[in-house]
Amino acid sequence: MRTIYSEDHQLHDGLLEPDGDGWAPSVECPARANNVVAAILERKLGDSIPPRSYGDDKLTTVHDPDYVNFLSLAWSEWIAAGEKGSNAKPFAFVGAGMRYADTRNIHGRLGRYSFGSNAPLVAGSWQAIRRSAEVGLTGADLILEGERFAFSACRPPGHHATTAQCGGYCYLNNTALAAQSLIHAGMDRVAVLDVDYHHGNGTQSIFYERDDVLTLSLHADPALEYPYFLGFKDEQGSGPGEGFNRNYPLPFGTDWKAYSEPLHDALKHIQDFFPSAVVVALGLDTFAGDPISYFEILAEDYISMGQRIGALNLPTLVVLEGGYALDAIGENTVNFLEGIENA
Ligand code: Q9C
Ligand code: ZN
Repeated sequence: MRTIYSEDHQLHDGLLEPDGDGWAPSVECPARANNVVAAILERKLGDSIPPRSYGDDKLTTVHDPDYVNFLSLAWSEWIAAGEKGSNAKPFAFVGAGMRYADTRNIHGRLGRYSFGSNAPLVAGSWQAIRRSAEVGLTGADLILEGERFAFSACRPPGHHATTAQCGGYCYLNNTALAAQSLIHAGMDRVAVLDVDYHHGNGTQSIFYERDDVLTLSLHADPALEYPYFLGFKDEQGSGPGEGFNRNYPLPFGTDWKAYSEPLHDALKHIQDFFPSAVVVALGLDTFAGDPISYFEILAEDYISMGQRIGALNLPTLVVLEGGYALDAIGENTVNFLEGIENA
C-alpha cells in the first residue's frame, strides 16, 4: 500500500492546549506523524509519495470560502494586531442569542471560526493544514486511478473540523474532502467509517443531509467524552440524508471484544449501502495506552480491525486522524494497514 505524506506537517509545532490553570504542550505534535512514517518505512509497507497540489476550489467543496480565507490569514492578522503569543487561539465564542457577525477583530474572528480552544494556529500552521488536506485529496486520487488501498498520513487531523469551524486539533476535514472528491469524480456512493476514539462531528455534520455519503462513527459516548455536543445514537441524518448517518457511542473501558460487535454492525450497513469506495478515518486513540482516552484496544487488535474492514473487499482509503501514544502509534497504524491488505 502506498502512503501519501508531506514533511510540511513539521511547521505545525509548539501547539498549546488548556491544562489546569494555564496551557501545556498539546498532545497533537509532530512526533505523531514522524513515528507513523518511521514504522511504515521499517516494516516496508510500501512507497511514500508527496501530495499533489490542489486549488482553493477543491478546499471549498467542503468548507466555506470565508473560513478557508480566515485560516490562511489568521496568523498574519494575529501578528498585525500586535499579539505576542506563539499560539493564536480564541477565548470568546458565539453563544446563544449572538450572531456569526462579520467582525474584523482577530479575537472575534478566531472565536467565530472555532468551536473550542484546542485548535490553535502558529506561524507555520496554514502551510501544514493545507498540505494535510492535499495528502487526503491525493489519497482519493490514487483510489480513483485504480489503487485498491491508499494511506493518507495526514497531520494535522481533520474529522472534528466543520464547514466553517476548527476544533479538537482539526482545521480542514481531510477525510470529508477525500470522500467528497470521490463523489465529485463520479462515484455514486461512498461510505466513511470513523474509528477514532472521538466522534467525527465535522464529518457527520458535513454529510448529514446527504444520501450519497454514508457516515458511520464508533466512539466514546459524547455524554462522557469530547466532543460532548454531537455523536449520540439518535442522530441518523436529516432530509434526504435520513438513515445515512449511524453513531455507535461506546462506554469507557471498551476492549476489542466489545468493540467488534458494533464494528460488525457498521460493516453490515456499509455492505448494504453498496458503496464504490470506503474512506476510513483512522484514529489510534482507541489504544489502551493512549494518554487522553479510555478504551482498551491492544496493538494486535488493530490487525483484526484492519482485517474486518479489508474483508469488505472495496477500494479503501485510510486517512490518519488522532492517536497520542507516541511510542505505539507507528506500530498500531501499520498493524491496521497490514490487516486491511491481508484480509
Ligand atoms: N486534556 C482528535 O483525536 N480533548 N482530536 C483533549 C486532553 C480534545 C481529539 C483533552 C480531544 C480532541 C483528532
Ligand atoms: Zn480522537
